[in-house]
Amino acid sequence: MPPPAAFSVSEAVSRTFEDQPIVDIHTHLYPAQMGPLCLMGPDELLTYHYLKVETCRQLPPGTSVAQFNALPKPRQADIVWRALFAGNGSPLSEAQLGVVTVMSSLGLNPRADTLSEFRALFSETNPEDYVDLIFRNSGVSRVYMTNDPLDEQEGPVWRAGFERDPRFEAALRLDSALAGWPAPVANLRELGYTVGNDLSTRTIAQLRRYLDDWIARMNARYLAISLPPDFAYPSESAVSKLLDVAVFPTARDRGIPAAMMVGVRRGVNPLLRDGGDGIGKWDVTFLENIAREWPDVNFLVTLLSRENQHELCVAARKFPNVTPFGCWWFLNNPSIIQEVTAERLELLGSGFVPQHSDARVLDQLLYKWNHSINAIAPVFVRKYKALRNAGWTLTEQDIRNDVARMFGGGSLFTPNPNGDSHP
Ligand code: RAT
Ligand code: ZN
Repeated sequence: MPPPAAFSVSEAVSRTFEDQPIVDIHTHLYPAQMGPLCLMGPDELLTYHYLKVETCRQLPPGTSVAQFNALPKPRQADIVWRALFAGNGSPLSEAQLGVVTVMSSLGLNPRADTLSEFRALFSETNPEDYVDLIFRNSGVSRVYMTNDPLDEQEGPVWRAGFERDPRFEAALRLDSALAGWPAPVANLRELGYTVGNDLSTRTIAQLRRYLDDWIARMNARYLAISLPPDFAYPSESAVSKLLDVAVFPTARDRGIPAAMMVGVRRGVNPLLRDGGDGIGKWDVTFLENIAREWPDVNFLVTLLSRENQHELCVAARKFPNVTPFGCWWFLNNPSIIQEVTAERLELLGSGFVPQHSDARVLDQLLYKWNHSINAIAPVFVRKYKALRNAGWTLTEQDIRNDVARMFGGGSLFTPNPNGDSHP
C-alpha cells in the first residue's frame, strides 16, 4: 500500500484544535439560572482576583487595599482599568493579556479610555444570549462547576431548585465540609446532618449521607478538595481521616473520581481576599500512599507548585488510578504550560488531562482556552513531527483521536446513563 500523502502537521494540529469541542473539567462558573452566582461582563471580568492583585501593587496614591475592596464593583473595575490598561505600561501579564483577548474577540477596542463600550454591549445583551455567545466563540461545549451546598449563596439556590443548562456539570467541592474540622460542624448540622465534633461512627455516617445526598441532588460527576502543602497521608489530621472514612469510600462506591488539588496556602495575605493565597511544594509520597491504599478510586490530581510537576508524572506512571490534570492557577501561564505539557507527554503519552480553565467569569473562557491552546499546540506539533520522523505513518485522524481523548472530557467522565438530572 502506498504511504498516505504527507500533510502539514502544524496545519493538522491547528485544524484539530479548531474543531474539537472543549470540555473544561474545573471552573468556578455557574449557569444563568443560578442568578447572581453567574458572573459575566466587564465589571466582573475586570475585578477578577488575579487582576485585583496586580492593581493592588499600584493603587492610586492615598488608596489602601482595604479602601479599594470596600468600593462598589464598577468603581473597582474602573480603577483596575486605569491602572492596568489605560495607564502607563502595556498589559503584559497573563491576566492582563487575557482581558485584551476577550475584548478583541467581542469586537471591542481594548485600547479604549473607559469601559463604557464594553458595558453597553453587555447591558444590551440578555444573559442567556451572552452565555450562548461566549460558549460559541470560545469553542467550549461543557464546563464543570465547583459546587458547595454549604456556601451561603449557593446552598439556597440548590435547595430551591432550578432548571439547569446542560452545558454546566456539577462537581461537589468538599473544602467547606472537611477543612479545619470541627469548624464545618455547625453548618452541616444546619443542613440536617447531625455530625459531632468527634469523628464518631455517627459523625462518619452523617458525613457519608451528606456526600450521597448531594452527589444525587446535583448529579455530581466528581468530588473535589483543595489541600495545603503540609497535607500528610496517612496521618492523625482530621482531614486525612475524613478522606479515608468518608470521601474515598464514597468515590469508590459511587464510581466517581476524587479530585485532589494540593499545594495552596490559604490567606498568606488576607487583605487580598481571594487573591491572597500562596503556594507550597507537597511531598508526593503522600499521593503514592493514597493511590496504593485506594486502587479502586480514580484520582484526578493537580498540584500547584511547579517543583512538583515531574514527581506527579512519575507517581502517575506507578499508579494508573492517578490522572494529572490541568496547569492550575499560578501554573496557568504559557511558559509553564508548555514545559508541563511536554513533560507529561513524554512520561505519560496521552494519559492526562492537559488543561482546565479555572474561569470564574464566563467571559474568561474566551481567553483562557485560546491562550492555553496557543501554548499547547506547538508542543503537540513537535511531538507529532518526532513521531513521524521516527517512522510512524501519522494520519490527521490519529491527531484528532488523541486531542478528543485529552480535551473532550475523557473516559473518566463517561456520560451518565440517567442523562443530566435536574435538581
Ligand atoms: O484559581 C483560582 O481562582 C483560585 O482562587 C482557586 O479558586 C482555585 O482554583 C481553587 O479551586 O481552589
Ligand atoms: Zn479553582
